[in-house]
Amino acid sequence: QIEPKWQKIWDEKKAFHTPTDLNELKGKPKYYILDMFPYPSGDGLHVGHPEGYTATDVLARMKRAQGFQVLHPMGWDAFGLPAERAAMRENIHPAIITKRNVDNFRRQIKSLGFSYDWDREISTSSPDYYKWTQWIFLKLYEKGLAYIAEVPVNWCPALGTVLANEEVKDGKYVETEDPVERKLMRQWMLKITAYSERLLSELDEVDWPEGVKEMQRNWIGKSEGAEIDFEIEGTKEKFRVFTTRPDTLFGCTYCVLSPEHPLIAKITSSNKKKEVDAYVQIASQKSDMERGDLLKEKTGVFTGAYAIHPVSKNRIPIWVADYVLMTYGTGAIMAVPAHDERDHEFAKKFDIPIIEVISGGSEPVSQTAYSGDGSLIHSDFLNGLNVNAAKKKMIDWLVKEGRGEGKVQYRLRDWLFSRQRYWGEPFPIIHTEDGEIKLIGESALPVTLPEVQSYKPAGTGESPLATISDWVNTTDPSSGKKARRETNTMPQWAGSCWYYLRYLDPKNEKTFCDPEKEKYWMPVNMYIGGGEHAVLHLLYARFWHKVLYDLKLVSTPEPFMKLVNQGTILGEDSQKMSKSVGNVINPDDIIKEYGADALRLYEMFMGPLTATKPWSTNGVEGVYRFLQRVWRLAIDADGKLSEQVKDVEPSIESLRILHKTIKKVAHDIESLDFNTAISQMMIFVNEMTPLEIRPKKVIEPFVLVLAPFAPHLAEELWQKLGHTKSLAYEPFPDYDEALTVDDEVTVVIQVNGKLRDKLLVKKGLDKSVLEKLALEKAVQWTTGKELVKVVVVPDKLINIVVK
Ligand code: ANZ
Repeated sequence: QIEPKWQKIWDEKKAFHTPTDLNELKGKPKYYILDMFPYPSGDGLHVGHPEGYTATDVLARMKRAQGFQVLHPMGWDAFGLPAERAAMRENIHPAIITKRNVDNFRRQIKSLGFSYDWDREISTSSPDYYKWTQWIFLKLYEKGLAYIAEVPVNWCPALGTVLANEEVKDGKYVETEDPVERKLMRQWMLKITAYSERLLSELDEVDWPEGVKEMQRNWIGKSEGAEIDFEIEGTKEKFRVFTTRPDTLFGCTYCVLSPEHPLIAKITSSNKKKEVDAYVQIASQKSDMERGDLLKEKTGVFTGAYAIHPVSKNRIPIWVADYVLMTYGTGAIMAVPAHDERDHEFAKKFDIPIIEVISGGSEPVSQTAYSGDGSLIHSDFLNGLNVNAAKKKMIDWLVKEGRGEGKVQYRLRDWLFSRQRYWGEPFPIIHTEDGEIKLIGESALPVTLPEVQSYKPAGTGESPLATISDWVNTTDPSSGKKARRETNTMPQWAGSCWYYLRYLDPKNEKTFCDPEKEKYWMPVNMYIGGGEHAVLHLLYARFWHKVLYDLKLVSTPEPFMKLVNQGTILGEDSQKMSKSVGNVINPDDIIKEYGADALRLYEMFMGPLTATKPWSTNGVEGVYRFLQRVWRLAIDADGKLSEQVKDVEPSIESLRILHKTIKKVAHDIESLDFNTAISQMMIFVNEMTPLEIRPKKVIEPFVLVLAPFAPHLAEELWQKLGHTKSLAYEPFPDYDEALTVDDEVTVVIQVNGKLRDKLLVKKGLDKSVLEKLALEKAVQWTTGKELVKVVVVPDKLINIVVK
């Protein structure tokens, strides 16, 4: 009864509305608390959602009560394949399915009493939102960061679309496990690689979990080394290799070209041609993933051609092998079997010489490759140097001789940005009949999705949009020429790349976000969400943000100052929750039985926010009983304010427990240690319950402290305590430091430095009194001995020295 009542009041009064007028905002410090907005799936909310959302809500409510201007919005990441698939299954438009799902999500989220500013709700699939996603794409294009390229793509025949590298694992689409093949196709690309270095180095500026930063660093994959030219014997041709170990050049005993390398056809000797062609053909069927697998047995063929070692001028056989990828470095390597594991395996298999050039390995290089540091040997002018010095000297030599240079290489690839799907943002692009690419100007945005009957991909690799000729065929307004619209759509990541900016100014029709509002609110102070977004969303959003920063459209180089990943909630059986196992907990059921406050409190009490932890229905019962005890502190059996709650001066003991509780809860909310904050509130209730008289001056501040966690119950208590206004903007209670320190202390008793006993005494007790008490207590260790002296450190210890 209480919960729907307060939810209705908050809604009607717009209790959590954040001012939109800058002048109104400016008087207060700001705090921007962001949730990773959900994809509104047909399954509805799962218990993992309220975990993060409650955490942010507790923090938001406290910050608001502490006088901050808080921004706490919610919206929907609403484009995406599942809605399109459901549309095909149910024969209903994806927009309708999405609306249905959003309505359900909104209902569920509202039933948890979160203090979102619903006036700022956004949805990435609504035209007034994606208008600005398209607009940002125009900016990317104008900046030269969007281009079309014929690229090897991850083509998923079952879905009829290409996927990003990030969406493919072990040759399968991560969501559905449908197999993925490699295919060359014309695609839109975003040049995220232009930002590799900044995406890497500026990670140092943000307060994020180290694990997430490390995953981004690995994804970006910076390698420092050199590029070296190798001439080919008997021709004018040469090729370049990328190596992180230029110091090992004298240990190079063969080179490898990737099967896609353009030189292969030119240099392969005629007697090897058949064999090489066959090998190249087989390699083209394999994914990079498969080819890069370290455990896989190495394969390759000799081309019959030789390179010339840049220093020694030795003949170096050139092989083709699929463990060298065309998509990394230069697509060619110098192989050093003595010091590289893969090359070692290859050399052993094909009987290629192994030359040791770094001493220091514990096993001979004929047995295993040694990749550690050591002293250079068999290496001409590098002999005697250590690895780092040799790298430097080799690079100097390469530069001086014009045979190469130092080079930094990143593993990060450009972002494949088009999808052959219907339910995504159309590109603001047309292709004229003579093949020109033209932008659709800002004034003509948004380019809206046409209504269609069939969402099936055209099957040719084109999007369903390609089959709607009314929509596809258009004219170029600037030249009057016939043109075709771009029929690809953007990937689901596009909308989530900038949603946190739209919340700042969601209704603005003139610009994506007013610069003054952006300056006031950004960066996000606290971003909480699942760890599954460690790379994709967080890397893409950082990339767009940096582009906007360079365009002076945002004022900070990083969007999210602090990031926290909530832990996974497992089923009661400690297994991952899944429909097939049948261990899924539905938040609706818990709310029905125990109420939203109990669910909120339970999810915060389960354990540390970031820990993985199993669900426990007993645990929910436990916090539910706690909330009942809170209620009974102040309310009697017929729902009236209890006679025991009185307007009297509280005892010093009551004030102590109250102030300790305020202090601990405030600190713990700030550091997101919600479980220990709740424990402290439980201690408070245990101490208050036996008291005959419960002073109002203690109960009221406690209600305010509880409110961020259990806002419905707190509001009801607040009202019953005689207040007519919501407690949402009541100041968070202050505490008196002096009242939070304990009055009693434990003092240890030592005899000859050995711990023997303890005393619980009043703080600040006189030295002589302590000495007397200690001597009495320690009598069994001192009788029959001569007392030498007694050392007393007040409030800490008494050491009795005897002989
Ligand atoms: C010679 C060498 C000697 C290497 C040695 C390593 C150890 P990361 O750290 O990942 O950047 N490599 C270069 N391009 C490649 C490609 N397209 N496909 C497969 N392997 C490639 O690795 C860089 C190293 O991986 C390079 O340094 C090269 O092998 C290999 F003792 O060159 B190295």
